[in-house]
Amino acid sequence: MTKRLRRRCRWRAQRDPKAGTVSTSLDHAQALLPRETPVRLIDQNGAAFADDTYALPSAERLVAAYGALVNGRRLNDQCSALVRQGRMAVYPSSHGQEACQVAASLVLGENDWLFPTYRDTVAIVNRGVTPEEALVLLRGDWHSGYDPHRTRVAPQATPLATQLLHAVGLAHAATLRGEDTVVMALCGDGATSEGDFHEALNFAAVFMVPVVFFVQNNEFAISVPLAKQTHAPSLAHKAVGYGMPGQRVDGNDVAAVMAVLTEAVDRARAGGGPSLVEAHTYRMQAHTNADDDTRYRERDEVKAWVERDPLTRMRAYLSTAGLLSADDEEALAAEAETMASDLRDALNREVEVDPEDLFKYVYADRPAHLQRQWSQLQDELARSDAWASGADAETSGTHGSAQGNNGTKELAS
Ligand SMILES: Cc1ncc(C[n+]2csc(CCOP(=O)(O)OP(=O)(O)O)c2C)c(N)n1
Ligand SMILES: [Mg+2]
Repeated sequence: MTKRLRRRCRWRAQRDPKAGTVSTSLDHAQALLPRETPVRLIDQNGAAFADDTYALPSAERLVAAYGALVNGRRLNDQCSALVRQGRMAVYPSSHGQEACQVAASLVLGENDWLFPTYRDTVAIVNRGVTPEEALVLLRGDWHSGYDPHRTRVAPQATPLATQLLHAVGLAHAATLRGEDTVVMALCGDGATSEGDFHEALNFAAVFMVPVVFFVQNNEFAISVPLAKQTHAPSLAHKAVGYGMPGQRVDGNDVAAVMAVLTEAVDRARAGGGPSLVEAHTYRMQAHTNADDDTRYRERDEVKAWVERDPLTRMRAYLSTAGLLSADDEEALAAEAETMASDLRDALNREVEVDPEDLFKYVYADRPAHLQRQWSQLQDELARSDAWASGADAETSGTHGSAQGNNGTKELAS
């Protein structure tokens, strides 16, 4: 048994109710509760203040975080522009949430895993996935454009909260293998209403799985505001119901998010089990380009959050502390500009996708219903080719969609 597993077993023994332990006492329950106000280390004017529990991350880490914020903001804005130019199908922007994105990846070690959602492109790029690979999903070409094992980033999940169960499974398996892996599982406020959220947290707590559940509460699930999502005092309060610690943090203060997540990661790595961290932030833009947010929220509300922007806050702090010069700023902006320009070039290149890829890599032997769908698609492609070349569309379908065929792709290629 490894040292870490031994530590973990000891911890579990301490929690055993039959052994008359802390887990059933009121003190223990109190200790799991989050603070009444979210943890904050740097205010919106860039002034730092001391906290009894959480120390300000080192200057080196804060400078690195600021560089990642600048890059992340540029990436968000470039992606939104690429959608308007028709080069991408959809982009759920994390503009305004970059502090959460950056902190979630910066606190992880090389052997740790990140389980992201569709909104977490900045986090996965900060972990080492290239922007071009990351955007394959949102361009609509493939379900994932990167090898999850290379950077230890799971594919971005669109079905809400499903990735939380996968995250717990991976972390549990890593523990059983004696590996020193912590998993950061991301989700939004809306996803906390899913059954999968409950199941993931319950399993993780019972089996002391090394997972950090990180909820980016951006106040909305598409058009549904938080008040219609939950009646809990906060999302972090839900943690006590599962028997894990919960904490709330100012999600636009990258220093505080890093400090709180680091504590949770360290606890998980030391065998202390899972935690739930809720970051209070705000979705500055519409849900995606397919959404019109003027229909459900006031402009003044959005404007109020501009003053809490995670970038201006960090810039103010670092400049005042003498850690960021005008030259540094210029260099960071130039670097981000190069990333954006490379991304534009990459997304402006036409890609050849094989429509049959939709049906490959799911089953070794394709079942009849999928075979039928592939035949229907072949007919449709044939009709559209014929239409494009002026031929009679009615006579071009050859595969008889109801019967199916042997699945060769002579018409689609
Ligand atoms: C299981 C499931 N139900 C519904 C949807 C449709 N849907 C997509 S995004 C979304 C809102 C999610 O809100 P939240 O979890 O707060 O994340 P955010 O988009 O704010 O980052 C919904 C309902 C879905 N993707 N998956
Ligand atoms: Mg949300």
